[in-house]
Amino acid sequence: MKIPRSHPRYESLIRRERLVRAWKAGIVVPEGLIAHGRGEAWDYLFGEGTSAPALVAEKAAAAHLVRAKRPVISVNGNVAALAPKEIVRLAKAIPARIEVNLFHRTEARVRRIVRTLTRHGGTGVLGTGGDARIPHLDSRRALTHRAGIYGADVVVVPLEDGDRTEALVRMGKTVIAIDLNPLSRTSQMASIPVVDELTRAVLNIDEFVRELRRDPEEAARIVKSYKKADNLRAMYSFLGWRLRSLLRGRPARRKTRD
Ligand code: PTJ
Repeated sequence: MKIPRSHPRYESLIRRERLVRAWKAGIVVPEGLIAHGRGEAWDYLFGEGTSAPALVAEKAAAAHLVRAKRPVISVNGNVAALAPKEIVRLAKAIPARIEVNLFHRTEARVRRIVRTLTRHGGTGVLGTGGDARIPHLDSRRALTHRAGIYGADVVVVPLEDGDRTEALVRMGKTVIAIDLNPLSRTSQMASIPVVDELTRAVLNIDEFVRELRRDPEEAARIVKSYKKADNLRAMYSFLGWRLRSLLRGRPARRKTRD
């Protein structure tokens, strides 16, 4: 379907269209469409823009990534559909390895997603096969690569399920989640929960990575000063402010960037 640029919900409709197309191409699973709807509902509540606390988490994520020794970005069907170009660009900026890791895993879908990322400029994308298993994880997501997620010190997990986040944290890794639901087990379990829409979050982290690459002292300072509990509290407080403004019948203006 052709969506007119003038449509007030253009960006949101484009994202849906991308997901449906990727579902038809065998990249996204039907469950991914449900997951997207949940994300959209949270995004409405947050005002469809990056909040100030999300920016803080994004900067902390970037600081960890530039200081990491073996950073890896995990990609699933939804992520490959919504932000393949942005993920490849971020991986190059860090630089980080990309590994395709699926909850509803089939080797054919892993191959299709690897091909999509490679078409967008990704190199050495891992995913097919796998030579290691994440301990204490029974789902198909346990199958990973030693050169990828298994051996990583910092892992980015966008649109994740809580089980793997918990298992990766238990392995001693720094886990950066991107999930619009601040109450999800993923957000609760991650070392750095980024509560923002995937594409916006990846673009912001990319920008901060480029900035902090040039300023290692600032990166070290941010790693030290970021406090997950404080950041999540700020997120809830932002949400409360949005809802209170709606109750008073005033549109809640965000003091943030989009
Ligand atoms: O491709 P696969 O097989 O690995 O499966 C991918 C899905 C997404 C189906 C799988 O990981 C899954 O079931 O995830 P969940 O448990 O539904 O969690 C997805 C989380 O991402 C939910 O908390 C959503 O609110 C959130 N979410 C959805 N879309 C976005 C989002 N967060 C940020 N940006 C989005 N665009």
